[in-house]
This record gives sequence, structure tokens and C-alpha cells, in this order.
Amino acid sequence: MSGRRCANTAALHSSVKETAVSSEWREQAARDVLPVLPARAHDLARLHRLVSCGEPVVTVIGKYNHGKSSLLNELIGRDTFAVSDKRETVALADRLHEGVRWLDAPGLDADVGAEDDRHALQATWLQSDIRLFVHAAKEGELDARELALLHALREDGARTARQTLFVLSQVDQLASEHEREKIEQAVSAQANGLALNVVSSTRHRKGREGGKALLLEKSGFPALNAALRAALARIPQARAQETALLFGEMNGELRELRAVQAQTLERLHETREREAENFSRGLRAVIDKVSADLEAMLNALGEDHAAVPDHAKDHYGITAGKRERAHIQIAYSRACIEIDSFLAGHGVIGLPAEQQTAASSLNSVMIAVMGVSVKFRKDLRRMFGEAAGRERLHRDFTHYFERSDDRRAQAARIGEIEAALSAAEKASNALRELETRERAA
Ligand SMILES: Nc1nc2c(ncn2[C@@H]2O[C@H](COP(=O)(O)OP(=O)(O)O)[C@@H](O)[C@H]2O)c(=O)[nH]1
Ligand SMILES: [Mg+2]
Repeated sequence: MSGRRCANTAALHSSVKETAVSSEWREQAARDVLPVLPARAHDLARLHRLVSCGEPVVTVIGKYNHGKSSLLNELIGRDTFAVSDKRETVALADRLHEGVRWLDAPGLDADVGAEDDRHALQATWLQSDIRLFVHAAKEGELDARELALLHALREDGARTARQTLFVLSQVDQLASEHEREKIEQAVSAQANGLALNVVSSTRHRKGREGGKALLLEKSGFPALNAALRAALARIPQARAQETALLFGEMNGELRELRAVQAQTLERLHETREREAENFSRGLRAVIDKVSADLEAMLNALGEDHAAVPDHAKDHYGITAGKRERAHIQIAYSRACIEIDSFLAGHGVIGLPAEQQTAASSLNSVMIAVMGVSVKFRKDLRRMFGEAAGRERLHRDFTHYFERSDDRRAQAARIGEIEAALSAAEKASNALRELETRERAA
């Protein structure tokens, strides 16, 4: 894990730019991965920070007026960040000092507008390698919001190896040694094993300006600086661990996603094929049955009287020709009803939209395939008696089956999943490419 060149440059970054993975690959990964794993937007953004090998980032986090800006100024030894009793830091303030990027985030408070919180959270979660969690001693115990934040920071630390240092600030404001001990004890219990760095920025300032070694020592800054240096030295290792973790998690998620998609796709294809087979087999059976029924009926009819003309005097009477035509009509209707009910059972109901006409009574698959008028035995024989006729019926009905709403919806669903699968594959490739390049960097 420590084979990464950018990670090995440790706290003092001299050749950051040359060792970072080029932005082209990072952008490619963002383009391909983000649409597939939208919930990983933050992790991906963080990963981009990691593979771009920027300077180590230290940020303060805590409620406003707890001395965060003063603390940073003392750590840097310069009045870089605005100190005030009023809410001062509204945006992220950022300063590069001795190879480390120091971030002053706005205070986190229950009454603070969303914008401030967003800046603070961005600094904390997206940019920082080390978080200085600042709490003013005079405030006593941590409130619920601070506790929740500290808890979240430590959970994140366990996951990503990012470090949090606890700073108990402004201790000079406590009335007595006794009070300090009491508060330290209470806060220590809340910090649950996290070491307290007890400091006073005011003392440090005075000691620095007056050259007073004792005051400097009592300010707590020498110890805090030592802890900070140790934490900075651990950054390369922490970054490597976090990088591997994020790649691992995202790769795993994509792998799972692709497996599920591939499985769904296979199931859909199977269903689609099975349904087509069932339709084809059923249709053939229904056509064969109807054909056999018609054949039997036609054979039982005897002489064909269809050619016998009707005269005016036959207008109200039954003639052989009329009887013949009635037989053919009824036989044909029966055949149609049987086929139609089979088709309806397979979702083949109306004509596809692009084939519909203004006369809605004609928008039926039966009419499209069979035609409107069947008058003679030869019509029925051509359609049902001859193999070629039956083949045509099978082919034409199958054509409408494939264009039915259900069938099309199924095809569309398959198309969607295929697209999703290929997007997931693309995302995997982009991530793999980024990881390969990151390892090589
Ligand atoms: N007595 C004392 N006051 C401090 C200390 N640190 C900061 N302050 C004061 O507390 C107020 C808020 O400090 P600031 O650094 O702006 O806090 P922030 O809002 O957390 O950034 C200012 O008036 C500072 O002068 C300290 O260590 N001791
Ligand atoms: Mg501030």
C-alpha cells in the first residue's frame, strides 16, 4: 500500500503535480461512475482528492467562538484567519503553510444557516486528512450536536483511517486548576478514549510575543504540535488505506450491481423465449384444430351450392345457396373466435398503434390477418386446408404477437437493463483504469 509515490512525499509536498493521476482519468471516472453509483458522489469526490495527491489538509471543526481560528493562527504562527467574537468565518478559509493546507471552517451550530454548515462539512468530510475537533473548556461538556459530530468523525476514522485530534481550547478562561481537572474529566469521558490536547491560544500568543518559555509550555501548544506532527507523518499510510477502501467498496458495489443486472437479463431473456415458444406451439395447435374442424365440416356439407343464384322470389325463403353461405359464415366465425381467444390469452388484442386506422372496428389483428370477407369453401380451404395457408396464418399472427404491448414492453425492459449493465461495465472499467493509474503514479 505504501508503494504510491504521491503518498510517500509525506508532509512536505514538493512534487505534488507530477505524481498525481492526471485529471483526464479522474474526469472519465466521474463521468462513468457517478450515473451508476449516484450515492457514491461524495466517496468519488474524496477519491479524486486522494488520487490527485494534494498537500496534507488539516481542518478545524467545532462550534463558533470556541477558538478555532485563533488556534490555527497560533499553529501557523501568523494571523491568517479572522478572529472575532462575532460569527466571522462564513466561507472556507484556506492557507498553505509549510507544505500543509490549513482550513478554517465556519462554526457548526444548530442556529447556523445551511450554507455555513455545507462549507464546514465539505472541509471536514471531503478535503481533510486531519480534523482538529475544537471545544472550548469554559463551555463544560460537549452538547448533543458536538457529541454526534465527534462520534461520526471517529466512525469515519475507523473506516477511512482519517485522524481526529481533540483540542480542549481556551483553558486559560477557567477559574481554577480544580475546575480544569473537573472539566477535563467530564470531556474525557465523552471523548471516549480520544486523547485531549488542552490548549490556550491566548497564552501561546503571549508567550510567543513576550518570549516567555514557561507560558509557551503551559499553552499546551508544544504537545499539540508534537501530536500533529505524528498525525501528519501517518497521512501517507492513512491515504493509502482510504484509497484502497474506496476503490474496494466501489468496485464491489459495481460487481454486485452487474451480477444482479446480468441475472435479471438472463431471466428476462428466458421468459421471453419461453413465451414465444409457448405462443408458437399454442398457435400451431389452435390453427391445426380449427383447420381439422373446418375440414370435417366442409366434408360433411356435400354438394357446394354456393353457385346457385338467388332469385327475387327467394327473397324471404331459404335456398341451398343461402344455407351454404350461412354454413361457411358460421364455420368461419367459430374458427375466428377460437383463434382470437387464444391471441387474447397471449396479449395480442389490437393492432399496434402505427398500424391503426380511423375505423376503429377494423383495428383488429383478426381482420388484419384473415380479411373481412370469406364466402366460399375455397377461401376456407386456402386459408386452413393448405399447409402454405396455415404457415401464413402462423407467420402473420406471430408478427402481431411480437408487436403486442406486453411483448414490446418486455423488449424495452430488456433494452433498459442491457443499457444499465453496459453503463455499469463502463463504470467498472473507468474505476479500474483510475486505480491502475493511481498505483502506477
Ligand atoms: N481567553 C481566551 N480567548 C480566546 C482563546 N482563543 C480564542 N479566544 C477568543 O475567543 C473568541 C473567538 O475566537 P475565534 O478564534 O474567532 O473562534 P472561532 O469562532 O471558533 O473561530 C475571540 O474573541 C478570541 O479572541 C483562548 O485561548 N483564550
Ligand atoms: Mg473562526
